[in-house]
Amino acid sequence: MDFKMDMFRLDGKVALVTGAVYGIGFEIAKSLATAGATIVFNNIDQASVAQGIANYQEIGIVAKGYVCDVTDETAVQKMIQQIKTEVGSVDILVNNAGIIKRTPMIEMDVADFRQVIDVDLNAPFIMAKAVLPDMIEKGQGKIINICSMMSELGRETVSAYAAAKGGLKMLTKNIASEYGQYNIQCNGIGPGYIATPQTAPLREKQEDGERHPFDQFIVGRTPAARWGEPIDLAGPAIFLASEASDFVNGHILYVDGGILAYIGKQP
Ligand code: NAP
Ligand code: GCO
Repeated sequence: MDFKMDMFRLDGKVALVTGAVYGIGFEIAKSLATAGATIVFNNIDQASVAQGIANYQEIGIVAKGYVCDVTDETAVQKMIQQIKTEVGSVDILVNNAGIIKRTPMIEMDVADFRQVIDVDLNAPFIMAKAVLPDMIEKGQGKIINICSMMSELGRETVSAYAAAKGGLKMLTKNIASEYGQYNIQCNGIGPGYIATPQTAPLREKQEDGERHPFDQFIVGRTPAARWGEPIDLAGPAIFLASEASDFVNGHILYVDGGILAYIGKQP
């Protein structure tokens, strides 16, 4: 078989991107739509879903939104059945919905730790479990888990997030191991530091007008010398969602401007 650029196309595919109202999820959904996929997304409440639908409409994408908390297995199973009836069974799942709590570990309530693990690790398991049976039946499917630098690195205040994203990396490899035989690929995208509402507190200008010290720290640690933008994730997402990556499985593609390759500036 010869390689054709059409192998990157997603026409006729149904892509579900969780939590995709704005930020990384929205940009990934936009890119999958550009490649031809039909977009469905969910969020935790009606107001966010309505906002999402309006955001997609504004750029000419007809996306269907569902109110669903990704940590609630009953609600997730119901949503997946509804999508199957109303749009078609899910061909591409992007586990994007995520939260972070930045608290020194010894000050962190166990309830907060559990909540981060629930949204960032248990929910991708719940979501993948819900879509896999149809993917197995069809003999094809793509699952993309949004991991993090914190799948590999630690940092002060993000113990729960790092534990969850490290776990998500291994869940990715395990789904690939367990279901690869059905022509299902499960890969991760590990974004570097991306300018979204989630990282806004790390980029806030100081009272004296100076850049936030964390902002300066990240730019200094990134060979590309800038924060990432959600659009930096578009190409990698299309690749991992498409036939072009059919023999790529259990891989985490870090899109980090080179952070993981870099020891830091020499003095
Ligand atoms: P974001 O702006 O906070 O967006 C995450 C979305 O998920 C929000 O719309 C949020 O809803 C939704 N969500 C949260 N809990 C949910 C639940 N239980 N059920 C359904 N939806 C839920 O985050 P982002 O920066 O775009 O990040 C998206 C993903 O990339 C996350 O997994 C994040 O950890 C990961 N990531 C981000 C960066 C970065 O630098 N920004 C880097 C690496 C990885 P609300 O609007 O109601 O909160
Ligand atoms: C943090 C950040 C993380 C990063 C991201 C890095 O506090 O370390 O907010 O969420 O943005 O996950 O890949």
